[in-house]
Amino acid sequence: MNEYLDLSPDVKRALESGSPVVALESTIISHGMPYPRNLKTALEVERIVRSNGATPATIAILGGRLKAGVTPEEIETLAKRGQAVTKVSRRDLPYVVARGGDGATTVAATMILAAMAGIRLFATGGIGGVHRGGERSFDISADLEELARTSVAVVCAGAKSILDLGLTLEYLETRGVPVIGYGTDELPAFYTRRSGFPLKARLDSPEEVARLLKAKWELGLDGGAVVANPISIEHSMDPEVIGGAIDRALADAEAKGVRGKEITPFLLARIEELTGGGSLDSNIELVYGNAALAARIAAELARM
Ligand code: PSU
Ligand code: MN
Repeated sequence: MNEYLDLSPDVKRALESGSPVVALESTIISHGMPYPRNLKTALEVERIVRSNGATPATIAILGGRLKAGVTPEEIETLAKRGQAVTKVSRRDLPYVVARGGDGATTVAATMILAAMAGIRLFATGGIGGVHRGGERSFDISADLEELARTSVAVVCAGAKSILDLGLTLEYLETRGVPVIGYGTDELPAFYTRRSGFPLKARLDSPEEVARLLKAKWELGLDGGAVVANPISIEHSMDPEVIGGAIDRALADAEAKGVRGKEITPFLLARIEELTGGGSLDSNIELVYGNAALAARIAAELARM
Protein backbone atom coordinates (compact mmCIF):
# COMPACT_ATOMS: atom_id res chain seq x y z
CA MET A 1 0.00 0.00 0.00
CA ASN A 2 1.27 3.45 -0.90
CA GLU A 3 2.69 5.24 2.14
CA TYR A 4 0.91 8.48 1.28
CA LEU A 5 -2.53 6.83 1.23
CA ASP A 6 -4.99 6.36 4.11
CA LEU A 7 -7.98 4.06 3.80
CA SER A 8 -10.96 4.68 6.06
CA PRO A 9 -11.75 1.70 8.33
CA ASP A 10 -14.85 0.88 6.24
CA VAL A 11 -13.02 0.96 2.94
CA LYS A 12 -10.10 -1.02 4.33
CA ARG A 13 -12.41 -3.75 5.61
CA ALA A 14 -14.33 -3.93 2.34
CA LEU A 15 -11.18 -4.15 0.21
CA GLU A 16 -9.60 -6.79 2.43
CA SER A 17 -12.68 -8.97 2.22
CA GLY A 18 -13.07 -8.49 -1.55
CA SER A 19 -16.40 -6.68 -1.14
CA PRO A 20 -17.47 -4.12 -3.73
CA VAL A 21 -16.24 -0.54 -3.29
CA VAL A 22 -17.17 2.54 -5.33
CA ALA A 23 -14.91 5.60 -5.48
CA LEU A 24 -16.50 9.07 -5.49
CA GLU A 25 -14.77 12.32 -6.43
CA SER A 26 -14.53 15.51 -4.40
CA THR A 27 -14.17 18.23 -7.06
CA ILE A 28 -17.85 17.72 -7.78
CA ILE A 29 -18.47 18.65 -4.11
CA SER A 30 -16.22 21.70 -3.82
CA HIS A 31 -16.23 23.04 -7.38
CA GLY A 32 -19.21 21.42 -9.05
CA MET A 33 -22.14 22.40 -6.84
CA PRO A 34 -22.99 25.19 -4.36
CA TYR A 35 -23.25 24.75 -0.58
CA PRO A 36 -25.37 23.35 1.05
CA ARG A 37 -26.74 21.17 -1.76
CA ASN A 38 -23.27 19.81 -2.45
CA LEU A 39 -23.10 18.49 1.11
CA LYS A 40 -26.53 16.92 1.01
CA THR A 41 -25.76 15.36 -2.38
CA ALA A 42 -22.38 13.95 -1.33
CA LEU A 43 -23.88 12.28 1.74
CA GLU A 44 -26.86 10.96 -0.22
CA VAL A 45 -24.57 9.52 -2.91
CA GLU A 46 -22.73 7.56 -0.22
CA ARG A 47 -26.06 6.29 1.12
CA ILE A 48 -27.15 5.19 -2.37
CA VAL A 49 -23.90 3.29 -2.92
CA ARG A 50 -24.45 1.47 0.38
CA SER A 51 -28.07 0.65 -0.35
CA ASN A 52 -26.96 -0.91 -3.64
CA GLY A 53 -24.56 -3.26 -1.92
CA ALA A 54 -21.18 -1.49 -2.07
CA THR A 55 -18.97 0.61 0.22
CA PRO A 56 -18.49 4.25 -0.83
CA ALA A 57 -14.98 5.71 -0.84
CA THR A 58 -15.12 9.47 -1.23
CA ILE A 59 -11.65 10.51 -2.33
CA ALA A 60 -9.81 13.72 -1.40
CA ILE A 61 -6.50 15.06 -0.09
CA LEU A 62 -6.48 16.31 3.49
CA GLY A 63 -3.41 17.78 5.16
CA GLY A 64 -1.28 16.30 2.39
CA ARG A 65 -2.59 12.78 2.97
CA LEU A 66 -4.36 10.91 0.19
CA LYS A 67 -7.72 9.70 1.50
CA ALA A 68 -9.88 6.86 0.21
CA GLY A 69 -12.93 7.19 2.42
CA VAL A 70 -13.53 10.37 4.42
CA THR A 71 -15.81 11.15 7.36
CA PRO A 72 -19.09 13.09 7.04
CA GLU A 73 -17.38 15.96 8.89
CA GLU A 74 -14.59 15.98 6.30
CA ILE A 75 -17.17 16.03 3.51
CA GLU A 76 -18.81 18.98 5.23
CA THR A 77 -15.51 20.87 5.34
CA LEU A 78 -14.92 20.30 1.61
CA ALA A 79 -18.50 21.35 0.86
CA LYS A 80 -18.33 24.54 2.94
CA ARG A 81 -14.92 25.68 1.74
CA GLY A 82 -15.96 25.14 -1.88
CA GLN A 83 -13.67 26.71 -4.44
CA ALA A 84 -11.20 27.71 -1.70
CA VAL A 85 -10.09 24.05 -1.75
CA THR A 86 -7.52 23.38 -4.48
CA LYS A 87 -8.91 21.52 -7.48
CA VAL A 88 -6.42 18.69 -7.94
CA SER A 89 -5.80 16.82 -11.17
CA ARG A 90 -2.75 14.62 -11.95
CA ARG A 91 -0.51 17.66 -12.45
CA ASP A 92 -1.41 19.21 -9.10
CA LEU A 93 -1.07 16.12 -6.88
CA PRO A 94 2.61 16.30 -5.85
CA TYR A 95 2.42 20.04 -5.17
CA VAL A 96 -0.50 19.70 -2.76
CA VAL A 97 0.89 16.58 -1.08
CA ALA A 98 4.39 18.01 -0.58
CA ARG A 99 2.97 21.17 0.98
CA GLY A 100 0.59 19.27 3.26
CA GLY A 101 -2.43 20.93 1.68
CA ASP A 102 -6.04 20.00 1.08
CA GLY A 103 -7.30 19.08 -2.36
CA ALA A 104 -10.52 18.17 -4.10
CA THR A 105 -9.80 15.46 -6.65
CA THR A 106 -11.02 15.61 -10.26
CA VAL A 107 -11.96 12.50 -12.21
CA ALA A 108 -8.30 12.05 -13.17
CA ALA A 109 -6.92 12.39 -9.63
CA THR A 110 -9.74 10.31 -8.16
CA MET A 111 -8.88 7.51 -10.62
CA ILE A 112 -5.23 7.65 -9.56
CA LEU A 113 -6.06 7.36 -5.85
CA ALA A 114 -8.74 4.72 -6.46
CA ALA A 115 -6.26 2.58 -8.41
CA MET A 116 -3.67 2.95 -5.62
CA ALA A 117 -6.26 1.72 -3.14
CA GLY A 118 -7.37 -1.17 -5.38
CA ILE A 119 -10.80 0.26 -6.25
CA ARG A 120 -12.03 -0.48 -9.78
CA LEU A 121 -15.35 1.38 -10.02
CA PHE A 122 -15.94 5.10 -9.75
CA ALA A 123 -19.20 7.06 -10.02
CA THR A 124 -19.55 10.74 -10.86
CA GLY A 125 -21.64 13.18 -12.89
CA GLY A 126 -19.68 13.96 -16.00
CA ILE A 127 -16.10 13.57 -17.20
CA GLY A 128 -13.92 16.32 -18.60
CA GLY A 129 -13.11 16.20 -22.29
CA VAL A 130 -11.95 18.17 -25.30
CA HIS A 131 -13.29 21.70 -24.97
CA ARG A 132 -14.96 23.37 -27.90
CA GLY A 133 -12.14 24.95 -29.91
CA GLY A 134 -9.74 22.46 -28.30
CA GLU A 135 -8.00 21.87 -31.63
CA ARG A 136 -6.62 25.42 -31.24
CA SER A 137 -6.57 26.04 -27.47
CA PHE A 138 -5.26 22.53 -26.63
CA ASP A 139 -7.74 22.56 -23.71
CA ILE A 140 -8.17 18.83 -23.29
CA SER A 141 -9.02 17.55 -19.81
CA ALA A 142 -6.42 15.40 -18.10
CA ASP A 143 -9.37 13.07 -17.39
CA LEU A 144 -9.00 11.66 -20.92
CA GLU A 145 -5.32 10.78 -20.53
CA GLU A 146 -6.08 9.22 -17.17
CA LEU A 147 -8.78 7.07 -18.72
CA ALA A 148 -6.15 5.89 -21.18
CA ARG A 149 -3.68 4.78 -18.53
CA THR A 150 -5.36 4.00 -15.20
CA SER A 151 -7.52 0.91 -14.77
CA VAL A 152 -10.67 2.31 -13.20
CA ALA A 153 -14.12 2.34 -14.81
CA VAL A 154 -15.96 5.65 -14.60
CA VAL A 155 -19.74 5.62 -14.52
CA CYS A 156 -21.01 9.01 -15.69
CA ALA A 157 -23.86 10.60 -17.64
CA GLY A 158 -21.61 11.22 -20.64
CA ALA A 159 -20.14 14.69 -20.94
CA LYS A 160 -21.69 18.13 -21.05
CA SER A 161 -21.96 19.87 -24.36
CA ILE A 162 -19.80 22.66 -22.94
CA LEU A 163 -17.32 20.22 -24.52
CA ASP A 164 -16.88 19.12 -28.11
CA LEU A 165 -18.40 15.66 -27.75
CA GLY A 166 -17.26 14.53 -31.20
CA LEU A 167 -13.61 15.41 -30.52
CA THR A 168 -13.86 13.88 -27.05
CA LEU A 169 -14.97 10.56 -28.57
CA GLU A 170 -12.19 10.72 -31.17
CA TYR A 171 -9.62 11.27 -28.44
CA LEU A 172 -10.93 8.35 -26.39
CA GLU A 173 -10.88 6.11 -29.46
CA THR A 174 -7.28 7.05 -30.25
CA ARG A 175 -6.23 6.32 -26.68
CA GLY A 176 -8.07 2.99 -26.61
CA VAL A 177 -10.73 3.80 -24.04
CA PRO A 178 -13.97 1.81 -24.37
CA VAL A 179 -17.08 4.01 -24.14
CA ILE A 180 -20.07 1.88 -23.23
CA GLY A 181 -23.60 3.15 -23.71
CA TYR A 182 -25.61 1.80 -20.80
CA GLY A 183 -28.98 0.95 -22.32
CA THR A 184 -28.29 3.35 -25.18
CA ASP A 185 -26.66 3.42 -28.63
CA GLU A 186 -25.69 7.06 -28.29
CA LEU A 187 -23.39 9.09 -26.09
CA PRO A 188 -25.64 10.79 -23.52
CA ALA A 189 -25.08 14.55 -23.20
CA PHE A 190 -25.32 14.82 -19.41
CA TYR A 191 -28.46 16.98 -19.00
CA THR A 192 -30.11 15.21 -21.92
CA ARG A 193 -30.22 11.56 -22.94
CA ARG A 194 -29.00 12.03 -26.48
CA SER A 195 -26.13 13.77 -28.22
CA GLY A 196 -26.48 12.42 -31.75
CA PHE A 197 -23.05 10.73 -31.46
CA PRO A 198 -23.37 6.95 -31.92
CA LEU A 199 -21.36 4.56 -29.75
CA LYS A 200 -19.87 1.23 -30.81
CA ALA A 201 -20.64 -0.59 -27.56
CA ARG A 202 -23.99 -0.92 -25.87
CA LEU A 203 -24.62 -3.02 -22.75
CA ASP A 204 -27.86 -3.39 -20.85
CA SER A 205 -27.07 -4.88 -17.45
CA PRO A 206 -24.52 -4.45 -14.65
CA GLU A 207 -23.42 -8.03 -15.24
CA GLU A 208 -22.59 -7.40 -18.90
CA VAL A 209 -20.57 -4.33 -17.98
CA ALA A 210 -18.67 -6.25 -15.31
CA ARG A 211 -17.90 -8.97 -17.87
CA LEU A 212 -16.47 -6.39 -20.28
CA LEU A 213 -14.28 -4.86 -17.57
CA LYS A 214 -13.04 -8.26 -16.45
CA ALA A 215 -12.18 -9.18 -20.05
CA LYS A 216 -10.39 -5.89 -20.66
CA TRP A 217 -8.21 -6.12 -17.59
CA GLU A 218 -7.55 -9.86 -17.88
CA LEU A 219 -6.40 -9.25 -21.44
CA GLY A 220 -3.76 -6.95 -20.01
CA LEU A 221 -5.38 -3.90 -21.57
CA ASP A 222 -4.59 -1.38 -18.89
CA GLY A 223 -6.63 1.77 -18.65
CA GLY A 224 -10.12 2.79 -17.80
CA ALA A 225 -13.51 2.68 -19.44
CA VAL A 226 -16.40 5.07 -19.60
CA VAL A 227 -19.82 3.69 -18.71
CA ALA A 228 -22.19 6.31 -20.07
CA ASN A 229 -25.52 6.12 -18.24
CA PRO A 230 -28.18 8.50 -19.55
CA ILE A 231 -30.06 10.74 -17.13
CA SER A 232 -33.58 9.43 -16.40
CA ILE A 233 -36.31 10.71 -18.72
CA GLU A 234 -37.99 12.25 -15.71
CA HIS A 235 -35.02 14.46 -14.83
CA SER A 236 -33.66 15.22 -18.28
CA MET A 237 -33.79 18.81 -19.53
CA ASP A 238 -35.29 20.47 -22.57
CA PRO A 239 -32.44 20.43 -25.15
CA GLU A 240 -33.31 23.96 -26.31
CA VAL A 241 -33.23 25.41 -22.79
CA ILE A 242 -29.99 23.76 -21.77
CA GLY A 243 -28.37 24.35 -25.18
CA GLY A 244 -29.14 28.08 -24.93
CA ALA A 245 -27.74 28.30 -21.39
CA ILE A 246 -24.55 26.49 -22.44
CA ASP A 247 -23.98 28.80 -25.43
CA ARG A 248 -24.51 31.85 -23.26
CA ALA A 249 -22.21 30.55 -20.50
CA LEU A 250 -19.48 29.81 -23.07
CA ALA A 251 -19.77 33.33 -24.48
CA ASP A 252 -19.51 34.78 -20.95
CA ALA A 253 -16.40 32.70 -20.20
CA GLU A 254 -14.81 33.91 -23.42
CA ALA A 255 -15.68 37.56 -22.68
CA LYS A 256 -14.22 37.29 -19.19
CA GLY A 257 -11.11 35.47 -20.40
CA VAL A 258 -11.65 32.50 -18.06
CA ARG A 259 -8.98 29.85 -18.73
CA GLY A 260 -7.43 26.59 -17.63
CA LYS A 261 -8.80 24.74 -14.64
CA GLU A 262 -11.20 27.59 -13.82
CA ILE A 263 -13.27 27.10 -16.97
CA THR A 264 -15.28 24.03 -15.99
CA PRO A 265 -16.37 25.34 -12.53
CA PHE A 266 -17.18 28.75 -14.06
CA LEU A 267 -19.40 27.20 -16.73
CA LEU A 268 -21.21 24.93 -14.25
CA ALA A 269 -22.08 27.84 -11.95
CA ARG A 270 -23.12 30.08 -14.86
CA ILE A 271 -25.35 27.40 -16.40
CA GLU A 272 -27.02 26.92 -13.03
CA GLU A 273 -27.77 30.65 -12.81
CA LEU A 274 -29.05 30.80 -16.36
CA THR A 275 -31.42 27.86 -15.84
CA GLY A 276 -32.71 29.16 -12.51
CA GLY A 277 -31.24 26.14 -10.71
CA GLY A 278 -32.80 23.63 -13.11
CA SER A 279 -29.43 22.32 -14.25
CA LEU A 280 -28.40 21.66 -10.64
CA ASP A 281 -31.51 19.57 -9.96
CA SER A 282 -30.77 17.45 -13.03
CA ASN A 283 -27.09 17.21 -12.16
CA ILE A 284 -27.87 15.86 -8.68
CA GLU A 285 -30.37 13.30 -9.96
CA LEU A 286 -28.02 11.90 -12.57
CA VAL A 287 -25.25 11.49 -10.00
CA TYR A 288 -27.64 9.43 -7.88
CA GLY A 289 -28.40 7.22 -10.86
CA ASN A 290 -24.72 6.72 -11.60
CA ALA A 291 -23.91 5.87 -7.98
CA ALA A 292 -26.53 3.12 -7.96
CA LEU A 293 -25.31 1.67 -11.26
CA ALA A 294 -21.64 1.76 -10.25
CA ALA A 295 -22.46 -0.08 -7.01
CA ARG A 296 -24.31 -2.78 -8.94
CA ILE A 297 -21.45 -3.19 -11.44
CA ALA A 298 -18.93 -3.33 -8.57
CA ALA A 299 -21.03 -6.03 -6.91
CA GLU A 300 -21.07 -8.11 -10.12
CA LEU A 301 -17.33 -7.68 -10.56
CA ALA A 302 -16.69 -8.74 -6.97
CA ARG A 303 -18.80 -11.87 -7.57
CA MET A 304 -16.83 -12.92 -10.69
N1 PSU B 1 -18.02 17.91 -15.35
C1 PSU B 1 -19.14 18.05 -14.63
N2 PSU B 1 -19.05 18.32 -13.29
C2 PSU B 1 -17.85 18.42 -12.66
C3 PSU B 1 -16.67 18.24 -13.45
C4 PSU B 1 -16.80 17.98 -14.77
O1 PSU B 1 -20.21 17.95 -15.17
O2 PSU B 1 -17.80 18.67 -11.45
C5 PSU B 1 -15.33 18.29 -12.77
C6 PSU B 1 -14.78 16.87 -12.57
O3 PSU B 1 -14.06 16.82 -11.37
C7 PSU B 1 -13.85 16.71 -13.75
C8 PSU B 1 -13.29 18.09 -13.86
O4 PSU B 1 -12.84 15.76 -13.55
O5 PSU B 1 -14.40 18.94 -13.61
C9 PSU B 1 -12.67 18.37 -15.20
O6 PSU B 1 -11.99 19.59 -15.12
P1 PSU B 1 -11.01 19.99 -16.29
O7 PSU B 1 -11.90 20.23 -17.48
O8 PSU B 1 -10.35 21.25 -15.79
O9 PSU B 1 -10.07 18.85 -16.49
MN1 MN C 1 -8.71 22.20 -19.15
